Amino acid sequence: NHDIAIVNVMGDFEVNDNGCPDKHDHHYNLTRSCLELKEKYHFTKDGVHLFITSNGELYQAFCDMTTDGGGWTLIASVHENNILGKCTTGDRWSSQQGGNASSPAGDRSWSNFATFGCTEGATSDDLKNPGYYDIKASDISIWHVPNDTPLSSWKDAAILRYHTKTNFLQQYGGNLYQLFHQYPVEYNKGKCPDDNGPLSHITYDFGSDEKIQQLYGPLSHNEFEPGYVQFRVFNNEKAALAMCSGVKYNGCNSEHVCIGGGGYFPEASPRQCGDFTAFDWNGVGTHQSWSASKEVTEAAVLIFYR
Ligand code: 3S6
Ligand code: CA
Ligand code: CA
Repeated sequence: NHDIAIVNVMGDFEVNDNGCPDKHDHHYNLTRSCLELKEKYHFTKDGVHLFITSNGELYQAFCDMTTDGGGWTLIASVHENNILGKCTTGDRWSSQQGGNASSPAGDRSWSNFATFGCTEGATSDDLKNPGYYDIKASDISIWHVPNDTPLSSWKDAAILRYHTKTNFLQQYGGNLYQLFHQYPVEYNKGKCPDDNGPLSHITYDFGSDEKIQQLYGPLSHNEFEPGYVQFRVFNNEKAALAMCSGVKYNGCNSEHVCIGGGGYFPEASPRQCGDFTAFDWNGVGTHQSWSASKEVTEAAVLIFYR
């Protein structure tokens, strides 16, 4: 099992030589991110900590303090609770209102201040904490973790882990909230591939280009290049998708690979609407034709900033 540090919410501790928080009569000032916690207080163990936003809102978040030197804050997870539910309850990163051209941006979670879920539940439901919009970051890290994995096992159980090291977020306002204001996740706001959004090269922490091919359907292999993460892409029918995890999407059937999205997917509407979009196009978890593997369909996508 991965070694996890537990810290009480009063922040009443100091860090010992092993990077473990010790109970002590010292106090520390709350920080805005895991990176700040690492740099100011020299935390070196993964664990859940208390943070404060610039407006004074308190929230807890998981810190990955070990990958590539640590300092990664978990700010969101995209979880598919029912791949057969088409923009129904639980599709918070697309639409819970049904697929409909009259709500082209769906629930707007990528670009608003709504928060939901909780840290320990990140593999059992969607998560979005205030760090999503409050933290100013340079890079992202992504873990695909099997649904319902307990927090202490996330890192070991992940089927894919990677991070960017290009500082790409700095160019787009320092977080995804800002990025998606520049590149709205909204149906009919652009077309494929000319209006597809920013991308970054990735470095694998667990996984490979070959692993990416195993996760997504064989027909989609002709349409993407592994080794990247890309944001706000359109498909053939001008539906908007938020994030393509592990790939640069060159083709226009991105609905079988990319996740999150607006509130309307015209092709066979509402069959492509949902947090994991049309991963099930040729059956659930079949890895046939356009369908993604069972492995990736049943894993939550955890998003970290640093
Ligand atoms: C290589 C097969 C393409 O098949 C088409 O793509 C087919 O007509 C559609 O059902 C399908 C979808 O658009 C895939 O996204
Ligand atoms: Ca969901
Ligand atoms: Ca299509």
